[in-house]
Amino acid sequence: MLFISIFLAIFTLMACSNETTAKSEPQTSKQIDKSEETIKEIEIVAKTGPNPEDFVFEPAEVTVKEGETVNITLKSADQVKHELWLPKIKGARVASGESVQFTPEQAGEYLGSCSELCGVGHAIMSFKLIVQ
Ligand SMILES: [Cu+2]
Repeated sequence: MLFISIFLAIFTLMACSNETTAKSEPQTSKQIDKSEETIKEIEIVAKTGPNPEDFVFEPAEVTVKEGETVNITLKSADQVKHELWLPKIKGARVASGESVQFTPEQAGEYLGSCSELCGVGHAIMSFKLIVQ
């Protein structure tokens, strides 16, 4: 009888410990979600056309917070290759079809431009990142 009681006690403890393990798993995935929340995802589309003024980044202005990690994905609307470059922010350079991640450390307004010769309106393709 004592043997059966000990067996039942061990069995109950094992069942409880399994339950604890199962409960701790969702917390792990929550932590992963939380780290992804701190990255601001920004999608910018580069557009061209027959006239110089058709060459634009959309949106042409984006506001982010100081110290916030930013992930910029640059897309091309028409297969023309572009590259968005913010020379005053370290690492802030991305070609169309790619993404770049960086963290602006100082508030201010940062001008960007296209650094890939893309056509008649290339020189006027401008972008502004506002860091608050
Ligand atoms: Cu260009």
